[in-house]
Amino acid sequence: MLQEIATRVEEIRKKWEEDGRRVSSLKELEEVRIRYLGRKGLVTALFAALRELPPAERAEAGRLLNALREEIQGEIERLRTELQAAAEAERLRREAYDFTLPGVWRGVGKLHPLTQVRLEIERIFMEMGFDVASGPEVETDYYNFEALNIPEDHPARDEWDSFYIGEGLLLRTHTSPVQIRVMKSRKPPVRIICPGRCYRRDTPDATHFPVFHQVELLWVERGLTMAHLKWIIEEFVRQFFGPGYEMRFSADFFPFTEPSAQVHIRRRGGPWLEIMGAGMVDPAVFEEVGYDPEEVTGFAFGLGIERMAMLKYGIDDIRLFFQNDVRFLGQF
Ligand code: 2NM
Repeated sequence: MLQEIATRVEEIRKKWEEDGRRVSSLKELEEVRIRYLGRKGLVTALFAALRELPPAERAEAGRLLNALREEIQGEIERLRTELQAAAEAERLRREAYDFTLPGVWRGVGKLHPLTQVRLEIERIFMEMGFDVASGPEVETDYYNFEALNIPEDHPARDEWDSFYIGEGLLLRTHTSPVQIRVMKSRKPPVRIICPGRCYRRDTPDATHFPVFHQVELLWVERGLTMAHLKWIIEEFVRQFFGPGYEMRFSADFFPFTEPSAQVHIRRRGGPWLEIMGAGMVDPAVFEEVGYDPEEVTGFAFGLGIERMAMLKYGIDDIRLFFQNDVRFLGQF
């Protein structure tokens, strides 16, 4: 019986030497381990057979079996270490990265020129103490026209051909309705600018587009005069366009201001450029929002952000702002 065991041990050892040599991956190693040392493995099965040996032979057979098991176990550990090192080396080779290769150029984003100009205008007026106010782009007929002293049948309505979108609603044609909303909700003094998107039913050409952007300014307080308005605009022109401009006010008409003016600037020897409309807020507007026109005066102006950007950067077609061509947008 001991002889049988000894023969079997030798057989298994020979077989193991072949199987162990063929192992080429951790997965195969685990399969082989299970085949020899697992619960139903070849070596394990022999240990079970020990019980059938006469007690005198058990010790010797046990020694043979233990030696075999330890030999296989040791060999498996060695192979495992070897295969793990090989797998790790392969991983490092695969993940190796050449940091000297040139990077992939992703491009650097920029703010849209209209956003840049808006932020610049906001900065100038915030430094003068104005707050930035905003309101809805979908407005009621009341806020867009009625409260601004532009009644239903007024010929001035023709100037603001609007997009009507149902019962009394339209896309705002200027940001003045924001100023009405602010005046109705606060007591004087009011110092605000209202930047925002506006809509007019214009056929696009070099200077018109159905979507455009405005900044309107409003200052209401006791004792304000047109002189204050002129200083504010002069200071704005100096900061936005630079020094060396002269400024001209000429008479104009808006239903919501009296008197009203258009404002031009020019460099010495250059052409007059219209930059905005302005005026002293009409008493009818103050009555409408609940301010006493005997107590406060105020002034307002409105400018187009596109127009400011076109003058500042020498852009000759408003449509360029809305075509989203990065060759254009990237220049500012
Ligand atoms: C302009 C020109 C002149 C203006 C007036 C008001 C308000 F609400 F106070 F009456 N908001 N905006 C105004 C005045 C706007 O845009 C060319």
